[in-house]
This record gives sequence, structure tokens and C-alpha cells, in this order.
Amino acid sequence: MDTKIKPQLNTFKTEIFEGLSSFPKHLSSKYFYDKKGDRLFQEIMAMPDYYLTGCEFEILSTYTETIGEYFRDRENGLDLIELGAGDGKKTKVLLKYMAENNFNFVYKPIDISENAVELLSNNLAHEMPTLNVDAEVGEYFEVLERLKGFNKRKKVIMVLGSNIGNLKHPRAIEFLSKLKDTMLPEDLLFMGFDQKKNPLTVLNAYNDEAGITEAFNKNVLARINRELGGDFDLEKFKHWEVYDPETGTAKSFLVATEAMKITIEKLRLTVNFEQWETIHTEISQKYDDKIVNWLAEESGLIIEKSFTDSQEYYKNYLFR
Ligand code: AVI
Repeated sequence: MDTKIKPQLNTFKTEIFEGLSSFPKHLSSKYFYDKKGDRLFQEIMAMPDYYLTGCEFEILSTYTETIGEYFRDRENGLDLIELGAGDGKKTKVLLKYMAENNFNFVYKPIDISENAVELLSNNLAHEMPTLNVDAEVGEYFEVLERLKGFNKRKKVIMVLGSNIGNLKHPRAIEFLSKLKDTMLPEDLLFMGFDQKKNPLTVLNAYNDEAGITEAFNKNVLARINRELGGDFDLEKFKHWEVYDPETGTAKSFLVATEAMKITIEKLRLTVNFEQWETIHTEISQKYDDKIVNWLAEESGLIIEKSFTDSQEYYKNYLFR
């Protein structure tokens, strides 16, 4: 496996220091993902309440041929680049179609998690041995520059799972604009956007009773303990989710249930918490066509087509 870009330990340290020294406190959800976080996220994706995965799988399975044929270039083939590939379960539907229908292509999965990339590479080598795979570890924004190097033939960039929802709008526009800057006129961007819906359905997706989402959210504290010598008592924090149906923003928090003092050895940092003080950890933005149109316009992208599931919970958009 190719691991050219590794997330920097120093960035982790700096961002944790800054986030816990701010008021209100915040930590980035990108730090949920290590071996344990990846496993928890897999469990989340398998929960019925976390409808996103099933809906996107339904879309990819229903429209495999239509989507695949948009991707095809009969002359020179294509590079299929997937950002945030994870376990690739949904992508495999498309990969199988492409492999079975004489597409000439290289599949380039990129994920922030070294562990996820390794698992996916091994799994594909086993399940689809003839597939041409060139995997990479890296963060979205770090990797974007490198996409410009893929301009020798058509490229299709895929971002599934509504991963864009973990970025606030200005950052999402920055991300989409940078993607657009790497694209030539024949290139495509295929991206999943979870849609606004019954607020309770959204809330339940991030609030399971088994506590899997809670453990996922708290994994950032577990990582600080393990990797930076922190002494967070995870039991003293409560997972809290809110959803604002007006803006479509779901927000996750960790709430201190009592006043406490935390020390993080490797940061030489002491952090004081008052009772009920919060750490904001994640946003999961929900969209509608208006918002996606606006994001596209701001980023210089054009929506070519969109696909939705039978409940219209989720949409995949194809941009030029
Ligand atoms: C990866 N990302 C799109 C997920 C989401 O829905 O925001 C992460 C997640 N957080 C809690 N549950 C799942």
C-alpha cells in the first residue's frame, strides 16, 4: 500500500491545544477516527437508525448503470478517485459494474484513516483481484493539490457518505472550489448529500440508545488520553445531539456533568471544566436542492443530475 501522506501528529497536538483552550471549547470530528473510531463508525453505518448508508446503497444499486455510464470514457479510460473511501462497501457496487462492463479504469481510494485504507486495499485484492487499485492515506485538503496530477485522462472524483456534511458551509465551499480547480471540462464530481427530513429521524440517527454514537463522539477524548497523556474520565461526559431544522445542522457535543480539572501531559496543558460546560465536536449538515444549488454556484460547479432513494432521505449529485 502506498502511504505518501500521513496526517501530522503536530497538527493533532496544535488543534487539540487550541480547541480545549478556546471558549466555547471545541474539538474536530476528524479526530474520532483511529482503529477504534473506524470500528465504531462501521457499527454506526450498520445501525438501522443511521439511515444514510442504506439510502446511499439503495441509490447506487438502483442507478448503477446510469451512474456508471456517466463515468465511462471509451477512448482513454478514467481515474476514479474516492475521497473518504472508508470500507468501500457502497463503492463496490459501482466497481463491480465497471469491472464487468469493460471499463478501463484505476480506482484510487483516499482516506484519512491508515487503518481503513489498509483494510480496503486488502479486501479489494481478495474480492476483485483484477482491479487496478492505487490507495493513499491523506486528509481531503492535503490531497486536493495532488489531484491536479491526474489530468492525463478523464477523472471522476467521488465523495460518498455525506462526508461534506462535516464541514460548515464556508469550508464546504472552499472544499468544492478546490475540487473544481482540479477538474477539467470532461471530469465529474459525484457526491452524496444527506437531505433535510423529519427532525426526529435526523436526531435518532445521531442518538442511538446502545451508545455507539456516544462512544464514537467520546473517542476523541480516548485518543487524547492515549496519545497525548490526558486524564479525561469519559464517564463524566454526556453525549448530546441537537438538530436545527431551520438551518439543517445537526451538532454533537460532549457535556461535562461536573466541574473538573484535566491535565494533558504531552501538551503541558491543564483544562478546567465547569459543570455543564460543553465541547462541540461535530456538525452533520443536512441539505436540500436550494442549499446544494447555492454551494455549487459559489464553487463554480454545475449540477448535471441527481439521484435519490425511495424515501427521498438522501441524494447523490453529479457535478461538472
Ligand atoms: C462521516 N460523517 C458523514 C458521519 C456523519 O453522519 O456526520 C459521521 C458520524 N457522526 C456520528 N455518526 C456518524
